[in-house]
Amino acid sequence: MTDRPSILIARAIFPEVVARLRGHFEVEDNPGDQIHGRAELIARLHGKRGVIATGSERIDAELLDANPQLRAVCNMAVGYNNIDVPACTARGVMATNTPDVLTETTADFGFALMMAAARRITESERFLRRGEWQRWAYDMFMGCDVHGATLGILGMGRIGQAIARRGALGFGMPVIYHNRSRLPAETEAALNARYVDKATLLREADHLVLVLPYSAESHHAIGAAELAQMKPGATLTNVARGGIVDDAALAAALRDGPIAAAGLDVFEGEPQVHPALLERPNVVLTPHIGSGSLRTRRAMADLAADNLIAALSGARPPSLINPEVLAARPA
Ligand code: 8YV
Repeated sequence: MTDRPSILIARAIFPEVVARLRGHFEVEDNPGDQIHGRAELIARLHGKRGVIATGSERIDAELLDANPQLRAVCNMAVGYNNIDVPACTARGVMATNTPDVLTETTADFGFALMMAAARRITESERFLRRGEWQRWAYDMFMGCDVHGATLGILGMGRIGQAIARRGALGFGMPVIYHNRSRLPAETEAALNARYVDKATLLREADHLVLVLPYSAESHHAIGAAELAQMKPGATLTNVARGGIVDDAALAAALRDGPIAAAGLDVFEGEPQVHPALLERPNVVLTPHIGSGSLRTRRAMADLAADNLIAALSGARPPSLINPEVLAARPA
């Protein structure tokens, strides 16, 4: 018998991080990276005090009620739309995420995806690989410029600001943004950024990048009506969450205009991808790898582990989403 808390690591993560967690807890891990179905996840959580989760595991009231001993849910992701935070808070369960460590890596990727869409990089590579490149032509894969073009950002949090910085300082792009709250004037000045309403953002952006959290309010924030308002020849990039864009409407806009191209790292119902998107040549599609550099994924796993170790040892986790849980604890 042991009095060490038991935890579940829901998906495969770095063996070194699993080993570190074994120094603190009885660990059930998942080195084969099986996707646990809903019932299996609930069953595997029985007796566990904490879980390292990813965006794939839905943590809701039903799961928490089936596991009332659970005290900490630690996402290896900055986004936490997979966690019902109010349900956690109501049950005294700490919820944590992994902000900051992935900001620059995800911004690199968002910028790369935007550039790939604008300059038709994957589309032209497929052409070359098919052996169709016979001669140079003046109008072959003409794209749109990134430098000097207007960069639009919907959702100006940490990652949005990091993308804006790349555009403003590296590519001479005027930046316009829309966000729930406006940035301080000095931050706007440093990012060459102007706050605009959503309609202006859609109308004026040459390259629109989505970096807002997913919620009921942001569901289909970009649908047919919004796409119709975009600038002819613009690009749309989504490195935030599937469901923010109406993928069927986007596929139609990629076929009929007004936009020229898109870059998508996230999809509604991923890993399924809307078949109409797969048919469009003018969309760069990547499998949710925005934070996927070795160093950053390791930092995310370490931070998730730090959060869980702190949570179950009575310390404050470094990135606690619901600090109200601590205030509600008996003294
Ligand atoms: C994660 C992400 O890799 O951090 C996020 O919100 O979308 C990615 O960085 C993914 O969610 C798996 O947890």
